[in-house]
Amino acid sequence: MDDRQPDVDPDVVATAEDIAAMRIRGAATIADAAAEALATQAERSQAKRPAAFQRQLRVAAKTLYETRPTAVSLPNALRYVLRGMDGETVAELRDATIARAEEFQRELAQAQASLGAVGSNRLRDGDVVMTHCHSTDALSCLEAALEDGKEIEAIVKETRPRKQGHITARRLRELGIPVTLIVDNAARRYLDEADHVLVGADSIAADGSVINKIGTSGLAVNARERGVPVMVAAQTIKLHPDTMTGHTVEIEMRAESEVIGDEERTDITGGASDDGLTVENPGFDVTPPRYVDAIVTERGQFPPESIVTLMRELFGETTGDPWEQ
Ligand code: RI2
Repeated sequence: MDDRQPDVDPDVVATAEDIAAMRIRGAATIADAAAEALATQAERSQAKRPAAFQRQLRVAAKTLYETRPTAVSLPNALRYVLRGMDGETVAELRDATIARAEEFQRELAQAQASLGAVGSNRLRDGDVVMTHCHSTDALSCLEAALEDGKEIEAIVKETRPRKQGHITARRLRELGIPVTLIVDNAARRYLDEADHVLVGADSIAADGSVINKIGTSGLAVNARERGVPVMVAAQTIKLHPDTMTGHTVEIEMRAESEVIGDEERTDITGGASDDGLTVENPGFDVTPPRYVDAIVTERGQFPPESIVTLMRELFGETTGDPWEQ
């Protein structure tokens, strides 16, 4: 390989494509896959010189970074692995990068388990939990509650347009949890039967706002009105360090085809080329901190307004984009 032309390994490209197409989805799972991809890049790199190796890793990280903009676990994972890329020789750099990626993946799994134990403490025997979308962090709380001997029931919102609620329903049934599946529009009616709303997060901003699957904010407002506490299960890798310096979180806009097919569009418009129909498909929304009762992390639970303290401790004031160097 020409050291001046950094090649991204085909499997890294495939991982990036899988993340973009949501074959790999969920903030924690995306982070895990990104770390794995950087390890693959390190392992297979043909670079002869350290600078070329480092350049390849940065290009691979950038390829992964550009797939989905909202879930901060992705850049947080890439930063973590790249920060561990230490060494004088290519062999040393390779070993350090692979070891760092493995460490990241281990800690990710451990954090999710620890978070689950904290979340379980908020749940009582016999509680009914309403879920939105599919979050492995939220699921971890329910798994821990079962392990603690509590009986839990779930009301699962299907979560249009991609119906990730079906994944949640499947996982909960595998755990033996009784599930009532509802359409999103039925959520307010069923909140009267729920003891908690439990959701995950793609990013948490410094002011405690929760960026999660579209529909979370409406659910949280309704839950507050009905007196149902809202619990957000989010490992600290979901904390968005750039928001400490005033940046906002970009909300991903996804394809129209997730909302409406060609035939349905023609039904509405009659098939005219300039048909005047716009379809908007934001993947996420922002729930203000006042509608959230607790953010449950592997470091304990936090009122959303105090999460910035944890962010400063974990990330410092600033971070940077090492893949742009
Ligand atoms: P975990 C998902 O986004 C959902 O919004 C979910 O709440 C969040 O990621 C966190 O998932 P998407 O990837 O990390 O389905 O808890 O768009 O698994």
